Amino acid sequence: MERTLMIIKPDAVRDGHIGDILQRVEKEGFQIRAMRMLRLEQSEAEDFYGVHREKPFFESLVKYMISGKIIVAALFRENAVEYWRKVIGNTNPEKSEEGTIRKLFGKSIESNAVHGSDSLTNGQKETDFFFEPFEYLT
Ligand code: IDP
Ligand code: MG
Repeated sequence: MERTLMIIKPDAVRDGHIGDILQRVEKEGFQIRAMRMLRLEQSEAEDFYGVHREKPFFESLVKYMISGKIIVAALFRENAVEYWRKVIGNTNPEKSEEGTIRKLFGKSIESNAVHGSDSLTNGQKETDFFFEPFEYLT
């Protein structure tokens, strides 16, 4: 089955939305096979968002992502990558459709509550970034 990486980002954790978001994950038919709460080190956040290293928002993004604890989870479902992107909505909460997680809980294009992998390859790569094989439970 296909996998995607979800992150509940620092703003959503601070705002008390872990429960709301996990409830939505389950309601949308995802299996949570691995999950952890952690705080990223700066170097880890820089690695994870490495593709954005040259973007003007990179430094601010890294600062935001290390500003508090996060939840990371490997979500499994048919069509997991594309489906989760649909559930979370546009990167910019203002442009997200009604009912999407970013529309509901995101505060800005940076503090947008959740992450979702953007391709099959990245779904694998990003779950591998956080989880060892033994951490997956079915
Ligand atoms: P995505 O999370 O929807 O895939 P990306 O373009 O991959 O969006 O950007 C990664 C993250 O960087 C976003 O989720 C958001 O937190 C932040 N970000 C993206 N674009 C901007 C921007 O223009 N200004 C500030 N932060 C941004
Ligand atoms: Mg992305």
